[in-house]
Amino acid sequence: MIEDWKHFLLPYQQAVDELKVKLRGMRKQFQDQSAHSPIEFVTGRVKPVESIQEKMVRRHVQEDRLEQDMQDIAGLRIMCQFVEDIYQVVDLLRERTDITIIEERDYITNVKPSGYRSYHIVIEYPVQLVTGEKRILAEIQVRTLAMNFWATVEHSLNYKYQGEFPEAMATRLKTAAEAAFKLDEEMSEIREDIQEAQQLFSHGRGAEWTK
Ligand code: 0O2
Repeated sequence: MIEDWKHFLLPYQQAVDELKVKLRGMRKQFQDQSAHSPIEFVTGRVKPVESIQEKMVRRHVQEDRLEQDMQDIAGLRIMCQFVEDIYQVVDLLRERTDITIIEERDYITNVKPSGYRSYHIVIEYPVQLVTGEKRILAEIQVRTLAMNFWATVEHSLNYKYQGEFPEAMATRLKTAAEAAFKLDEEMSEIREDIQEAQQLFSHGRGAEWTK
Protein backbone atom coordinates (compact mmCIF):
# COMPACT_ATOMS: atom_id res chain seq x y z
CA MET A 1 0.00 0.00 0.00
CA ILE A 2 1.29 3.46 -0.84
CA GLU A 3 0.98 5.19 2.53
CA ASP A 4 2.40 8.54 1.58
CA TRP A 5 1.02 9.63 -1.80
CA LYS A 6 2.48 13.11 -1.42
CA HIS A 7 5.95 11.59 -1.16
CA PHE A 8 5.29 9.20 -4.07
CA LEU A 9 4.06 12.01 -6.34
CA LEU A 10 6.82 14.51 -5.53
CA PRO A 11 9.19 13.47 -8.37
CA TYR A 12 6.23 13.54 -10.78
CA GLN A 13 5.41 17.11 -9.74
CA GLN A 14 9.05 18.07 -10.20
CA ALA A 15 9.07 16.53 -13.70
CA VAL A 16 5.88 18.38 -14.67
CA ASP A 17 7.26 21.68 -13.37
CA GLU A 18 10.59 21.25 -15.17
CA LEU A 19 9.03 20.12 -18.44
CA LYS A 20 6.58 23.04 -18.44
CA VAL A 21 9.53 25.44 -18.23
CA LYS A 22 11.41 23.62 -21.01
CA LEU A 23 8.44 23.40 -23.38
CA ARG A 24 7.47 27.02 -22.78
CA GLY A 25 11.12 27.86 -23.47
CA MET A 26 10.73 26.36 -26.95
CA ARG A 27 7.88 28.79 -27.66
CA LYS A 28 9.98 31.72 -26.44
CA GLN A 29 12.84 30.71 -28.75
CA PHE A 30 10.58 30.81 -31.81
CA GLN A 31 9.24 34.19 -30.76
CA ASP A 32 12.79 35.42 -30.23
CA GLN A 33 13.51 34.58 -33.86
CA SER A 34 10.25 36.28 -34.92
CA ALA A 35 9.17 32.93 -36.30
CA HIS A 36 5.80 31.20 -36.07
CA SER A 37 5.80 29.09 -32.92
CA PRO A 38 4.32 25.62 -33.42
CA ILE A 39 3.56 25.76 -29.67
CA GLU A 40 0.64 27.99 -28.71
CA PHE A 41 0.58 27.13 -25.01
CA VAL A 42 1.56 24.42 -22.57
CA THR A 43 -0.22 23.00 -19.54
CA GLY A 44 0.69 20.26 -17.11
CA ARG A 45 -0.72 18.30 -14.22
CA VAL A 46 0.00 15.44 -11.87
CA LYS A 47 -2.83 12.90 -11.96
CA PRO A 48 -4.95 13.21 -8.81
CA VAL A 49 -4.67 10.24 -6.41
CA GLU A 50 -8.37 9.34 -6.88
CA SER A 51 -7.91 9.22 -10.62
CA ILE A 52 -4.77 7.06 -10.26
CA GLN A 53 -6.66 4.63 -8.02
CA GLU A 54 -9.64 4.50 -10.39
CA LYS A 55 -7.34 3.76 -13.34
CA MET A 56 -5.47 1.07 -11.33
CA VAL A 57 -8.75 -0.78 -10.88
CA ARG A 58 -9.90 -0.24 -14.49
CA ARG A 59 -6.56 -1.30 -16.02
CA HIS A 60 -5.69 -3.95 -13.41
CA VAL A 61 -2.45 -2.23 -12.42
CA GLN A 62 -0.82 -3.54 -9.24
CA GLU A 63 0.61 -0.92 -6.91
CA ASP A 64 4.15 -2.32 -7.24
CA ARG A 65 3.88 -1.90 -11.05
CA LEU A 66 2.47 1.64 -10.92
CA GLU A 67 5.67 3.44 -11.90
CA GLN A 68 6.16 1.23 -14.98
CA ASP A 69 2.56 0.61 -16.05
CA MET A 70 0.84 3.96 -15.53
CA GLN A 71 2.45 6.23 -18.05
CA ASP A 72 0.43 9.40 -17.48
CA ILE A 73 0.85 10.16 -13.78
CA ALA A 74 2.90 13.12 -15.01
CA GLY A 75 1.05 14.76 -17.91
CA LEU A 76 1.93 17.63 -20.22
CA ARG A 77 -0.24 19.13 -22.95
CA ILE A 78 1.05 21.14 -25.86
CA MET A 79 -1.56 23.11 -27.77
CA CYS A 80 -0.91 24.09 -31.40
CA GLN A 81 -2.71 26.28 -33.89
CA PHE A 82 -2.39 23.91 -36.85
CA VAL A 83 -2.25 20.14 -37.36
CA GLU A 84 1.08 20.64 -39.18
CA ASP A 85 2.47 22.25 -36.00
CA ILE A 86 1.76 19.04 -34.08
CA TYR A 87 4.11 17.06 -36.31
CA GLN A 88 6.75 19.81 -36.08
CA VAL A 89 6.54 19.66 -32.28
CA VAL A 90 6.86 15.86 -32.39
CA ASP A 91 10.00 16.20 -34.54
CA LEU A 92 11.45 18.75 -32.11
CA LEU A 93 10.78 16.42 -29.18
CA ARG A 94 12.48 13.53 -31.02
CA GLU A 95 15.63 15.68 -31.33
CA ARG A 96 15.91 16.46 -27.62
CA THR A 97 18.62 14.80 -25.57
CA ASP A 98 17.03 15.45 -22.17
CA ILE A 99 14.09 13.12 -22.78
CA THR A 100 13.85 9.56 -24.09
CA ILE A 101 10.82 8.69 -26.19
CA ILE A 102 9.39 5.34 -25.15
CA GLU A 103 6.22 5.22 -27.22
CA GLU A 104 4.22 7.32 -29.67
CA ARG A 105 0.48 6.98 -30.24
CA ASP A 106 -0.99 8.90 -33.16
CA TYR A 107 -4.66 9.34 -32.36
CA ILE A 108 -4.90 11.89 -35.17
CA THR A 109 -4.47 9.34 -37.92
CA ASN A 110 -5.98 6.61 -35.71
CA VAL A 111 -8.94 8.49 -34.24
CA LYS A 112 -10.34 6.91 -31.07
CA PRO A 113 -13.90 5.52 -31.33
CA SER A 114 -15.09 8.42 -29.13
CA GLY A 115 -13.87 10.90 -31.76
CA TYR A 116 -10.78 11.83 -29.68
CA ARG A 117 -7.76 13.14 -31.57
CA SER A 118 -4.29 14.01 -30.19
CA TYR A 119 -0.71 12.85 -30.60
CA HIS A 120 0.56 11.10 -27.47
CA ILE A 121 4.22 10.66 -26.64
CA VAL A 122 5.35 8.68 -23.63
CA ILE A 123 8.76 9.79 -22.44
CA GLU A 124 11.25 8.83 -19.80
CA TYR A 125 12.58 11.86 -17.97
CA PRO A 126 15.34 11.97 -15.32
CA VAL A 127 14.60 14.08 -12.26
CA GLN A 128 17.42 14.94 -9.91
CA LEU A 129 16.43 14.25 -6.31
CA VAL A 130 18.56 14.75 -3.21
CA THR A 131 18.66 10.94 -3.06
CA GLY A 132 19.94 10.70 -6.64
CA GLU A 133 18.49 10.48 -10.12
CA LYS A 134 15.04 8.98 -10.69
CA ARG A 135 13.82 8.24 -14.19
CA ILE A 136 10.08 8.65 -14.45
CA LEU A 137 7.52 8.22 -17.20
CA ALA A 138 5.47 11.16 -18.44
CA GLU A 139 2.89 11.53 -21.19
CA ILE A 140 2.94 14.50 -23.54
CA GLN A 141 -0.31 15.09 -25.43
CA VAL A 142 0.07 17.30 -28.50
CA ARG A 143 -3.14 18.66 -30.02
CA THR A 144 -4.67 21.60 -31.85
CA LEU A 145 -6.78 24.21 -30.07
CA ALA A 146 -9.88 22.69 -31.72
CA MET A 147 -8.95 19.16 -30.57
CA ASN A 148 -8.36 20.55 -27.09
CA PHE A 149 -11.75 22.27 -27.01
CA TRP A 150 -13.49 19.02 -27.98
CA ALA A 151 -11.48 16.87 -25.54
CA THR A 152 -12.10 19.29 -22.66
CA VAL A 153 -15.86 19.33 -23.25
CA GLU A 154 -16.03 15.57 -23.76
CA HIS A 155 -13.98 14.96 -20.62
CA SER A 156 -16.44 17.00 -18.52
CA LEU A 157 -19.42 15.18 -20.02
CA ASN A 158 -17.66 11.87 -19.43
CA TYR A 159 -17.39 12.78 -15.78
CA LYS A 160 -21.10 13.62 -15.64
CA TYR A 161 -22.20 10.41 -17.39
CA GLN A 162 -19.41 8.27 -15.84
CA GLY A 163 -18.30 7.06 -19.27
CA GLU A 164 -21.78 5.74 -20.18
CA PHE A 165 -23.00 8.25 -22.74
CA PRO A 166 -26.56 7.97 -24.01
CA GLU A 167 -26.33 6.96 -27.67
CA ALA A 168 -27.64 10.30 -28.94
CA MET A 169 -24.95 12.13 -26.95
CA ALA A 170 -22.18 9.81 -28.20
CA THR A 171 -23.32 10.45 -31.79
CA ARG A 172 -23.42 14.20 -31.27
CA LEU A 173 -19.94 14.16 -29.77
CA LYS A 174 -18.59 12.21 -32.74
CA THR A 175 -20.22 14.71 -35.10
CA ALA A 176 -18.69 17.56 -33.08
CA ALA A 177 -15.24 15.89 -33.24
CA GLU A 178 -15.49 15.70 -37.03
CA ALA A 179 -16.63 19.36 -37.17
CA ALA A 180 -13.61 20.37 -35.06
CA PHE A 181 -11.32 18.45 -37.39
CA LYS A 182 -12.97 20.08 -40.41
CA LEU A 183 -12.11 23.44 -38.80
CA ASP A 184 -8.49 22.28 -38.44
CA GLU A 185 -8.43 21.28 -42.10
CA GLU A 186 -9.91 24.61 -43.19
CA MET A 187 -7.34 26.51 -41.11
CA SER A 188 -4.53 24.44 -42.63
CA GLU A 189 -5.71 25.50 -46.09
CA ILE A 190 -5.19 29.18 -45.24
CA ARG A 191 -2.24 28.62 -42.89
CA GLU A 192 0.29 30.64 -44.86
CA ASP A 193 -1.99 33.69 -44.99
CA ILE A 194 -2.76 33.42 -41.28
CA GLN A 195 0.89 33.12 -40.33
CA GLU A 196 1.84 36.08 -42.49
CA ALA A 197 -0.88 38.17 -40.82
CA GLN A 198 0.27 37.04 -37.38
CA GLN A 199 3.86 38.06 -38.16
CA LEU A 200 2.72 41.53 -39.23
CA PHE A 201 0.54 41.85 -36.16
CA SER A 202 3.24 40.77 -33.72
CA HIS A 203 5.64 43.32 -35.20
CA GLY A 204 3.00 46.00 -34.99
CA ARG A 205 0.56 46.65 -32.21
CA GLY A 206 -0.18 43.06 -31.16
CA ALA A 207 0.46 42.53 -27.48
CA GLU A 208 1.57 39.09 -26.31
CA TRP A 209 -1.05 37.51 -24.04
CA THR A 210 1.00 35.22 -21.86
CA LYS A 211 -0.15 32.01 -20.16
P1 0O2 B 1 -7.02 12.65 -17.39
O1 0O2 B 1 -8.14 13.18 -16.58
O2 0O2 B 1 -6.93 13.29 -18.74
O3 0O2 B 1 -5.77 12.62 -16.65
P2 0O2 B 1 -6.98 4.88 -21.27
O4 0O2 B 1 -6.92 5.92 -20.21
O5 0O2 B 1 -7.15 3.51 -20.73
O6 0O2 B 1 -8.01 5.21 -22.34
P3 0O2 B 1 -4.11 4.77 -21.95
O7 0O2 B 1 -3.68 3.58 -22.73
O8 0O2 B 1 -3.65 4.87 -20.54
O9 0O2 B 1 -5.67 4.91 -22.10
O10 0O2 B 1 -3.53 5.99 -22.65
P4 0O2 B 1 -4.01 6.94 -23.77
O11 0O2 B 1 -5.28 6.50 -24.41
O12 0O2 B 1 -2.85 7.17 -24.66
O13 0O2 B 1 -4.25 8.25 -22.95
C1 0O2 B 1 -5.14 8.41 -21.92
C2 0O2 B 1 -5.37 9.91 -21.78
O14 0O2 B 1 -5.64 10.44 -23.08
C3 0O2 B 1 -6.60 10.22 -20.97
O15 0O2 B 1 -6.26 10.34 -19.65
C4 0O2 B 1 -7.07 11.51 -21.55
O16 0O2 B 1 -6.29 12.59 -21.09
C5 0O2 B 1 -6.76 11.32 -23.03
N1 0O2 B 1 -7.85 10.63 -23.71
C6 0O2 B 1 -7.79 9.42 -24.29
N2 0O2 B 1 -8.97 9.10 -24.85
C7 0O2 B 1 -9.79 10.15 -24.65
C8 0O2 B 1 -11.15 10.43 -25.01
O17 0O2 B 1 -11.86 9.65 -25.64
N3 0O2 B 1 -11.65 11.63 -24.60
C9 0O2 B 1 -10.91 12.54 -23.90
N4 0O2 B 1 -11.48 13.69 -23.55
N5 0O2 B 1 -9.62 12.30 -23.54
C10 0O2 B 1 -9.08 11.12 -23.90
P5 0O2 B 1 -7.29 9.97 -18.50
O18 0O2 B 1 -6.71 8.84 -17.72
O19 0O2 B 1 -8.63 9.74 -19.07
O20 0O2 B 1 -7.38 11.13 -17.55
